[in-house]
Amino acid sequence: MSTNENTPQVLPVGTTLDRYIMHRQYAFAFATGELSQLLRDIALAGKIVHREVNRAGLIDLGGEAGQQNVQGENQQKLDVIADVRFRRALTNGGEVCALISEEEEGIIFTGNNKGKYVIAIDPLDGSSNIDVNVSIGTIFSIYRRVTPVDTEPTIEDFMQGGQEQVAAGYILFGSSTMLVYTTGHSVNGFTYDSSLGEFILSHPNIKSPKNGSIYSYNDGNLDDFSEPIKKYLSACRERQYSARYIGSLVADFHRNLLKGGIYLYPSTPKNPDGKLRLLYECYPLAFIAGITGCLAVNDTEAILNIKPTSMHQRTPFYIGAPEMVEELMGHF
Ligand code: FDP
Repeated sequence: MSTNENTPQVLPVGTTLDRYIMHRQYAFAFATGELSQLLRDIALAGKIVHREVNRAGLIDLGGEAGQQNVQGENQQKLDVIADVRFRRALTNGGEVCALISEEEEGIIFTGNNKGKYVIAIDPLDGSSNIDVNVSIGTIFSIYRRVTPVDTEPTIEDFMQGGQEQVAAGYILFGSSTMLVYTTGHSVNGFTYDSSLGEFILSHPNIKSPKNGSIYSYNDGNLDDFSEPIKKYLSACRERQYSARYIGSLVADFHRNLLKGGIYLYPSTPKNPDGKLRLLYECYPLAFIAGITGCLAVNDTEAILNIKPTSMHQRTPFYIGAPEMVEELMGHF
């Protein structure tokens, strides 16, 4: 694909998401509009989930749904609703032939075998925060399928590795709702204006500070961390860095991205491979991180270099301002 040099890369704050997507599409001579449509479908589902999240306290959508997801965690009603909303929007949109979701054991086939894309998604991350009106989010990762169009997609389509993502993003349902995504060139944030029903460009071309003074981890697990991690965290404390941990990956990552910080979820005896899922939590955030100048690693390698072996695989996860992550790695 070749970019049209006359097309400016950064549109002004206030541009609607639709206009932005269209503008980006025109910047690529051979773009077919399919990825653009897919991004619009995600935004539509995001608006619907925004509505559900915002009225959850009013219409008894809080609490558990009475069943468990594939991770053995109690599903919240909103988890299930978000899963259905995204699945429906992506199925109706027609560009996605299959999904994997945190909420489902196997591949979800949309029946659109002509669709060129597959998506790995965590429809509502940070579920323990749903009931208490604290920020939660959606995380997604998009691949171009490797199986031939017009055939049934397979697990191979999802096992391409993080470097092969064509787009990734998250929607943060916080004090405002924001969609942050990239198609690999720049990372842009759009704030939802519910009075207009539009996502509006509010954070163009996001770049992370090189260093920071925020560290985010679950302190209740500290005794179970390895010595290198404990040493790094004690250095953070000695410098009187600010400890900030929401317990919603999207929200913790977003804050650290804008302000400069590091998020850590190491392995513990309870979660020997870490807790976070590679395909629909770590890969997409690592993809975004790389473009903003952040680093994302586990104990041995860059997250995007990890070879996927299963759909719901987990990994230890350290992500944030590059100098902070480099210092952490220096302890390994
Ligand atoms: P949750 O289990 O509430 O869905 O995705 C897992 C995740 O949330 C992350 O969003 C969050 O950062 C982390 O787990 C919180 O885990 P702890 O409660 O163990 O700290």
